[in-house]
Amino acid sequence: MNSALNNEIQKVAEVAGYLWQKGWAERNGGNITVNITAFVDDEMRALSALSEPLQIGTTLPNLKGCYFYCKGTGKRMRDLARWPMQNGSIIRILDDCASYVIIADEPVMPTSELPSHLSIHDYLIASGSTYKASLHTHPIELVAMSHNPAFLGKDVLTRLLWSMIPETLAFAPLGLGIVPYTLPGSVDLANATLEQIKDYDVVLWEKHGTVAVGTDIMDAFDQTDVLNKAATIYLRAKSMGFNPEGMTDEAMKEIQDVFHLPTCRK
Ligand code: 2HA
Ligand code: ZN
Repeated sequence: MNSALNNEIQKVAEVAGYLWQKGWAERNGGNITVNITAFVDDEMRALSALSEPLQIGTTLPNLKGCYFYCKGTGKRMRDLARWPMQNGSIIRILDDCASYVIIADEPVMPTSELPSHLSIHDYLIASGSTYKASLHTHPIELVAMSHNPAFLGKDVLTRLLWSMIPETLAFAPLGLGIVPYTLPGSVDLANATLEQIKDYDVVLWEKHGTVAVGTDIMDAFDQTDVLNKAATIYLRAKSMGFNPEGMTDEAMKEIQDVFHLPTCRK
């Protein structure tokens, strides 16, 4: 493996360790995919398939010939942190844009949330985005907050989280999209996530977890971490017995203006 690709995989391993340490990755919870097409060399392109063609479950026209590193289904983040190539695999999307083969290192089946992840990558490519990584994880405080229907209205949680600490607004300026509860691993979940990821860098799946996109896996992790930090501050204040006041609308507007924060991606 060339050093540029190895560097991307090492970032995945580092993030997998953080997910485990934070308690966001019980058992096989969460998954990671990275579009590594730009890092694939001729040697890797020449690798023969380790699997039969496998169906994605949907057709994604922009992924023809793309390569992805994917966490393996049923694999643990804490193991991936130490052995990324035994707990994940590299796949090549076939010319029909509806199937793929595993090419390295071992025939580890990719993540159960592959339809969601690949639909997102397809959209990112189509929209000319520089984003290459997608992260699904189970951040405790954000998932806890998603059990209150009052938080699930459009941008309700976004505004509450932004108001907890200035950094949240600065580093998660697009806020948090919401997807109502949908069966894990389903194409319906993939479609609902895709609609939200057009407007938000991080999406909260009700009573389940988050999906984040970023330029690399570290970026996707940071976005999730910043939002979950705000959720933790909210819950700590509540557990001390009071409702946190939150920054005022004027204070938040000032930050948006002074730091020229983006209101949409690109
Ligand atoms: O990969 O978290 O949603 C395990 C999951 C599925
Ligand atoms: Zn999950």
